[in-house]
Amino acid sequence: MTTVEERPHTGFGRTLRKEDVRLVRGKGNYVDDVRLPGMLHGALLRSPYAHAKILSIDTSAAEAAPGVKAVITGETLKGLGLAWMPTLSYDTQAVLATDKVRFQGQEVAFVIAEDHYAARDAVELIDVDYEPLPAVVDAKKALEADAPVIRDDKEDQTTNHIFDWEAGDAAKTDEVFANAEVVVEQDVLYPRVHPAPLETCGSVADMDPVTGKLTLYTTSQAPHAHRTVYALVAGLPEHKIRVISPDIGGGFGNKVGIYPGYVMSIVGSIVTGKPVKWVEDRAEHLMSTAFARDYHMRGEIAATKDGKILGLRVKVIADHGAFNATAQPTKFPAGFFHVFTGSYDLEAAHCTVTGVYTNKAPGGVAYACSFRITEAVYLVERMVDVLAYELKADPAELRMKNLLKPDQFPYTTQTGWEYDSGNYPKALQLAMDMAGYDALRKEQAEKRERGELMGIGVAFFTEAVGAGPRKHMDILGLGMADGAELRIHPTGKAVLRISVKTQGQGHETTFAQIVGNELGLPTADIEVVHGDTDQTPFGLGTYGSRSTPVSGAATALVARKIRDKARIVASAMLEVSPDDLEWAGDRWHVKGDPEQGKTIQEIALAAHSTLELPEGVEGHLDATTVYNPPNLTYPFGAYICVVDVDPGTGAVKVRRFIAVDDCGVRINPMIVEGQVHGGLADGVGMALMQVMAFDEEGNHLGASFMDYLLPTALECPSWELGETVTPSPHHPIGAKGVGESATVGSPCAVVNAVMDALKPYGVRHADMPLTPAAVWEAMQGRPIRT
Ligand code: PCD
Repeated sequence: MTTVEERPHTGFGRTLRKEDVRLVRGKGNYVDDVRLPGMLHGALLRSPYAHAKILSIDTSAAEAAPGVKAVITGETLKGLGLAWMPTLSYDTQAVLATDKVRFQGQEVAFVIAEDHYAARDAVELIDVDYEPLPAVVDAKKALEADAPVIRDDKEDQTTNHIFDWEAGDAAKTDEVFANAEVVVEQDVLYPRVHPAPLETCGSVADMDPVTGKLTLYTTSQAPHAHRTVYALVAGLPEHKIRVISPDIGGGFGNKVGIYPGYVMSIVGSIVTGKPVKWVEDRAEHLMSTAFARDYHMRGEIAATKDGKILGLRVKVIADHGAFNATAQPTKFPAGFFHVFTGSYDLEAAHCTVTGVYTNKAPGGVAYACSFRITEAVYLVERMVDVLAYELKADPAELRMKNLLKPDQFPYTTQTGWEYDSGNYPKALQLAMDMAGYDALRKEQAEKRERGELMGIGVAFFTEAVGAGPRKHMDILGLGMADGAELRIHPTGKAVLRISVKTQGQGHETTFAQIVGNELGLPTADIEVVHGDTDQTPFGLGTYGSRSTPVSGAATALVARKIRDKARIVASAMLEVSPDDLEWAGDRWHVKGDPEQGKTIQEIALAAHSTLELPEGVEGHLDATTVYNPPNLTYPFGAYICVVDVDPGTGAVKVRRFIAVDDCGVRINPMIVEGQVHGGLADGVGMALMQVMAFDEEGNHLGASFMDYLLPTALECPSWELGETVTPSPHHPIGAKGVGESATVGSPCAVVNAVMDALKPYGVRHADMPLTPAAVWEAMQGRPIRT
């Protein structure tokens, strides 16, 4: 591996993360670090039942408890018109329950006290009389005629059905299937998992009673979008709301939505006239904040006998929990699931998705994937392996045969996506070479002779990241475009203001690198300001790996505006025509005379000086832009996982993991590799150990890290990374997003490997998580169905 450079750094390449100087010394400033004078503390009472009527709530004992300033219930909110709030999917969600509770852990009352402990203690003193109702936690059962209706608060809602959605050409797909030599069907579950960032959610609301200005410190991946939602709900003008998203300890899609706790800290501050902090604990976080997946898929794949894949068909039942609070562009209630045709050249494809309510927490966020692409990739990559199983074909060869060819790009899929660029066979070949694929197969054959279970899993993925374009993509009507502002101070130091918000991805470094690359300024001289709506331009925020594709493009373009203006200033300085100047990476110089030139630093000083500028040219060196992406970017990758399965216990050991990623031009390869490492670990977690499980009464069975297992270094091998570089043709610097790639591509590689290991037992498919128990059951011919 190349070492990190220590000299002043300009432009792309490996360089240490600027923010780590702060973060690794414990000098980060997270929401829970915010302490304001006179600040009070809030705590939520949550429902012990998954489904129950609220008969009465007695708050008198809590109100009388020491240190308690106020107790707020749904009834109080009702009076203010705030008992319900809009979700990101045009549904409603209870802020505090009034009529019924609809999932275990739902917010019922809010106590405000002088300190956190007093608030927590008083929560215990609230007496709620519940009448338990039958709960429904199984998405399929929720659709049955006699299922209890969960959303009886909504007029016209007489079932648990939310929506039906489809994509692709049904008739053409039916025809392809009718004529196909081979058709294979498989039920595939992507279980409910949780993004589980290490920092839970929280906020500190500070409503200034004199100025009427609300300042909200909050764990938000999308501060500007949040501000607009608060403005609409509270009827406050946006300039009276300042949303500050300070350092964030991981987001992973979990911090895209707005939670009742945030709203309650605001209400609490309005009611008490004091700043109010609310920070949830781990159990609250796992029980009530946005989950991911819960997709029950029935896939079908059609092919010729010799393995040419012709078509894909899938029916999905999507469990959305008690309130439809999924986050995705409005047009797509199933997110980008219709990218399920994956990386293959098909004749036809069709999918239907039915959304349902259940007595579980709301959410359905894009946990490290661009709006349901993880589910889509998992489905297609499992189906290809299931086909390989039936055809007795090698899964790598089968993929190689069906992958899109480089000359097919830009490629429009059967469901209407235009993949921008790719060289898929090259990536798969590199992964196979790195893995030593043939040797691995030989080793496996030898081991099988001895009764040892070794598996080799292959997966190929295409992601679609960087939402908009705004014409097609919005959230709650807000188009997905992002602004950037760049100011060069007289001394040549720069301040870049962006709308996206890092949660650990390293934007303070990579965005400075983009500016440095365009202007030849040292990365250290460029400050990146983000996460504060009073200081940054409007934009939709960080999720769906959109920061680099959208804001990264905005940053490059705003820097180019500065460069163009600098050319005019340089021409005045050098007394030549701008046309006679040429850009040399860090300076404008006279064509053919590199000695006669001016750096951006020199030009910045001149732009602020007494130098006379041409007619109509303003002084200073500032620029702004708004970037509306013409298309998404389509990163891709080829992953190979090698596992050993203990035939005695069913325990899976991931022995090797080869990941070849192509995210176009890499701004900071070290950061990209870190992103890939994290996503691969996520994939191992989901494939082998994670599930948000519920019992029949809707009791949550994974509300701590003792039950909901996060992968650690012990479960992960030393990752073997490779790269190919296919630039995005429409992105100014050719970069594609990468933050979610590995989470999308890795679960299926691991599962495919375990299934491959279990082949001698005739196992074709078993659902995640492949715990030792699940693997053991599958080996006994009784795959666990959840
Ligand atoms: N890059 C580079 N190059 C390229 C690409 C990229 O360098 N080509 C880098 C950048 O700049 C940054 C990173 O890398 O820094 C990332 O990026 P992107 O892909 O663009 O992404 P973003 O937007 O920034 O971010 C987001 C993501 C997501 S989405 C998720 S989930 C996850 C990831 O990110 N999360 C997280 N990763 C991470 N990391 C951390 N540390 N933390 C967190 O939280 Mo979603 O939708 O929300 O579900």
